[in-house]
Amino acid sequence: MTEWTSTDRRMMMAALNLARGALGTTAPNPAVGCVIAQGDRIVGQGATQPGGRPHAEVMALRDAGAAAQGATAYVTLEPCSHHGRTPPCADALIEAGVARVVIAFAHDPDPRVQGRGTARLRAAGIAVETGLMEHDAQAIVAGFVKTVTHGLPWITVKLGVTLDGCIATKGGESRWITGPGARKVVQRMRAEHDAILVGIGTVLADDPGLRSALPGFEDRPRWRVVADSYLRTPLDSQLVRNAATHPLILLAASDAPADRAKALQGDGVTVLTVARDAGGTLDLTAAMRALKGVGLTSILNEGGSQLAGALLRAGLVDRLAWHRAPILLGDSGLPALQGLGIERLADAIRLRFLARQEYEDDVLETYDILSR
Ligand code: AOF
Ligand code: ZN
Repeated sequence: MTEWTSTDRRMMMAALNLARGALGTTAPNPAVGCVIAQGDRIVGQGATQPGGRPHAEVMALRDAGAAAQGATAYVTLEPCSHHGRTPPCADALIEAGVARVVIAFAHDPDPRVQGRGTARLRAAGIAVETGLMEHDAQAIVAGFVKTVTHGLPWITVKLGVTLDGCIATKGGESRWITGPGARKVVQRMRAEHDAILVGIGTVLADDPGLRSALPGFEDRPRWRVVADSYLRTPLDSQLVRNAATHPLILLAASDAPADRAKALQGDGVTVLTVARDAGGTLDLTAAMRALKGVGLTSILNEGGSQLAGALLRAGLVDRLAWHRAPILLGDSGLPALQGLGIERLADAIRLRFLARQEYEDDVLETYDILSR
């Protein structure tokens, strides 16, 4: 086990922050951060650029220039070893004369890399140490890892619920259940996922814009996705009107009206056609695979209750963000999750508690999904 110094920790923390800052912009590539240091002095830093290139190490080495000679590079993910559109980052680190490389998460699952980056560095006589703050680094690339290993994007379901688990009144009134503090957290979550996904019911009821209103993130292009089997998204909806700057994908069934598809496509909307499943609703597994196919690695679903329920039922959800306000609706409310199809307690979906925060009167809890 490596004994990490406080400088090592500080430098890797800085690299992780750089990676986090790039989250939601680098798909299909992972968000990576790199810091180059001479002792306890940072001489270069960089993160994966929008669209996934250049890679973090290249940016940091450019920033450091000649100061990279003899330095330590702190990287959140194993440096790549393949010749893509740019030469391998491992080679760039070797050529720059870096003496030591510290890697947080050293297991890039991309079949073109998978340990070869680390091996290349070691073969060149560079001291390579791995595993510093690995857990944090792994969390940042969770979407990338899932797409590479499962062919499906990472899915977080976020719901703003009453204490008794409703997301709206039966009449559809849902603004607002949680307070401004909790809603700000959602803005951040929107910025950190590649895409925001809602059901057509939400679009028709609320006409949401689904952008990130976080200061500094307003202009960050957000992919928005609507599960809209019959292509009912109105042409004058906010989503369609701002499709030029914030790309919009509609997941439609093959029997959706062709004239609607044509009109929407004319407005710059991408229509992905997906088969229906045995029950006659959109095959969500196929739909998520299609989203992976267009390069999305992480998706934030903000309801509605049918879509969130169907995603859970299909075993597609990785994480649940449950934002709970101290209000009650009882049986006048709309349950947060519909159609789970559970008859016996033994078949309940099981979760593992991850974290809890409090904002004003609201409690924000995060869970990992264990089974379905
Ligand atoms: C790095 N640093 O910042 C990132 C890496 O398609 P390419 O050629 O850009 O390569 C993409 C692969 O590179 C991706 O699948 C992953 O293995 C790695 N991502 N590697 O050294 C980075 N984003
Ligand atoms: Zn690279």
